[in-house]
Amino acid sequence: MAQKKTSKSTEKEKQLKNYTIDCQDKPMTTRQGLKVNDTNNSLTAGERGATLLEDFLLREKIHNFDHERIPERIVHARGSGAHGYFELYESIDQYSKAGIFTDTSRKTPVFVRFSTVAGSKGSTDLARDVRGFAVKFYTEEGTWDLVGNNMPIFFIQDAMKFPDLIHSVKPEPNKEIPQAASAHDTFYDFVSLTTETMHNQIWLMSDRAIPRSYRMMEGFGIHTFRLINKKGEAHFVKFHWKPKLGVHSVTWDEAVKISGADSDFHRRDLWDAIEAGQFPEWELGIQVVPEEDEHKFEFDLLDPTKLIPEEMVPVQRIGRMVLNRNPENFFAETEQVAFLPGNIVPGIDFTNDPLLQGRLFSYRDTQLSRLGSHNFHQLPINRPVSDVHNNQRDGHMQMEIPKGQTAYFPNTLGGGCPYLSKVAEGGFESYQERIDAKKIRTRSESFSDHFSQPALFYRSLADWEKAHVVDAYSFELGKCNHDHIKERMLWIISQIDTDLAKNVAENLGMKVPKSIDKPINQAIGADAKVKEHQPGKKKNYLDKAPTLSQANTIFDSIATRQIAFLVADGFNMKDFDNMKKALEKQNAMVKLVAPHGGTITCDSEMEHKVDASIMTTESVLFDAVYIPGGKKSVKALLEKAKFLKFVEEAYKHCKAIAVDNEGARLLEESAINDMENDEAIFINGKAKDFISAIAKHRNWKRMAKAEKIAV
Ligand code: HDE
Repeated sequence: MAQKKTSKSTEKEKQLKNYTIDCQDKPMTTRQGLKVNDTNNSLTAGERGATLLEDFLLREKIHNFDHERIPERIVHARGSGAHGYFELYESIDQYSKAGIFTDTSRKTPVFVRFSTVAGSKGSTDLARDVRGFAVKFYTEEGTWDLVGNNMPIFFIQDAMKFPDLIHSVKPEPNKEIPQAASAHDTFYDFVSLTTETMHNQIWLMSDRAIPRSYRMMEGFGIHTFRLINKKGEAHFVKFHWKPKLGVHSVTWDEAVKISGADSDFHRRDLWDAIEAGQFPEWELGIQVVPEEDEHKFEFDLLDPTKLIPEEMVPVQRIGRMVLNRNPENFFAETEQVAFLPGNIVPGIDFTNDPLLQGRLFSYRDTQLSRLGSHNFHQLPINRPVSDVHNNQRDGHMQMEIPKGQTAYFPNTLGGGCPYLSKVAEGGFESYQERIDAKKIRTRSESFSDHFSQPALFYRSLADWEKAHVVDAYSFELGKCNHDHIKERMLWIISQIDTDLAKNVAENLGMKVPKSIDKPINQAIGADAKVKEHQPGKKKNYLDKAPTLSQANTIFDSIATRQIAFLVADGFNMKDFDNMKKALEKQNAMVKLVAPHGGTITCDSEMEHKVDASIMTTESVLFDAVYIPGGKKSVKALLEKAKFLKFVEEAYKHCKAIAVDNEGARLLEESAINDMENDEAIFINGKAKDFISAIAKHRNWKRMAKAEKIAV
């Protein structure tokens, strides 16, 4: 491979550095640069007297504080970001003329923000929710934003329904409850009346909605976009991000407990991995469909509630993205970053997907209320690395000083500048799609199949994944108070899969209705045509799509996995050292959990730093547990009941557990029984077997037995 140019990658860093303030070894000043000699006391009339209006130091400090907050994002308020780069493996100039897709010598800087959707800025990371996966590419031809999610489809087909969807899932307006949760009446009232939501809805019930880490999620552009090559030819394209570490999730029981133990779990995980030099990585994949094949599928490519199964159109991996730098400042970068699906570059274009079309308006609009000025593109994180020259002027917070007498086009007084670029010189030209149609407010009949793909998804899951979907529906609907909503949902679920509906109904103590009083979409509105087209007949064009199941993801690495070593004074150094070395060789993170903080001493009289006292941590924050031998150490562990709970919980969540010598006593004393045939329990076993069990993420074969553990 040719030597990579690093110029543009460092250019964004350089640009950001120009705006970075470092207070190290600097005197404190006011905002006007005046040196300050007291920031602790107001100016008062006498020692115990009233504060003087004159006190500009107090006024400035409090004034700034009063205005520190900006409105949080209306959706995706809770998020975390990181810097990195994208590089292309091979030119795809047969499809696209974009520099980012043709020039393999480039290292394009990126900023990525991951998020949950429904919760507020301070809500828990582990909510059952879709995750946002927004990527800003600072390309040489201008900024391209690929603003996607971790699920390949969306809830609705038309932007017009977005406010309804979001109002139904957000906390109910009368009591502002529940926070960051879809398990409530208004959400299920809406989705049960809007069957197009069912595909994304069943993904939401799957493990995809409770990821182990942002680093272990796929990303999807969702909409069908267009790639345009030099000849002006178009191909349809769907974008995919494939994580190097595979797609892995936690269980719902863990998610609930992690929310209490560390509600910043995903944020911390991303930050810590980057700080440790374990840079998260994804491959960019494309599914390409020639224009002439547009109507070849049994679903509509413009319908964002449909995916193209990879078994029908394979994903070509064309490049990789690495996140290698944490932001310097959360507010300035992660909070102020503004993603716009409308930010595209020559070589990429839109389609008529009605959801995408609506997004092209919404994102620019929302930045005004969030960031306060249409000059938000001048904020350092939002600045392109390509030059910006135009006649757009003024407004709140103009940061630049445009020179010259003219701010219009055409002109002679400004020498005709800034001048226009021909297409051959990089000027943007929209794809010339032929349109010959009536203005009409309806939904295409080709969008009316609401059940085939949710059914394909469910059929493609492994048994343990299906069991999780049953549990998720049972939990979510169990939290609803209105029986008619639950009944409608059960009937709809039965259209996807009868067993699934039966199992959920049993948990709810209800029966799956044979039919429902009113046609499902009667409440949708007066438009007869809409009713006519929803929902269509279920089809079966593919029996299974194995790529949809997490059972078929990558299981080849334990890099960055958090392994708890339960230890107290007197632990067996030989056991400890063997296991620690073996795990760290594979880039796992070993953490010492002890009865107290500070240090502990092993049986070789060496001191070891404790990472967490048992009082400050929980089993759910780790991927696996190891307990070395040492009589004294194990006795001390057994004196604190929380260590037993720690091991029992790891077992309940199907994690790998290894013990050596006296360490086995923790298993013996625990509620765990029948461990002889468990593939992920190792008593005086080999480190390499423990490692391969951790790489498998979980031993789902244990699931039925694990359910019986009460912790
Ligand atoms: Fe968004 N969405 N969205 N969305 N979305 C926003 O923009 C909107 C949709 C997505 O980390 C908002 O800057 C409408 C699909 C992500 O900053 C807002 C519709 C997909 C993020 C908005 C959709 C997304 C947002 C809120 C239906 C996946 C977070 C703040 C037409 C392909 C970006 C903001 C970040 C954020 C509107 C549907 C993903 C209000 C109207 C489909 C990842 O503009």
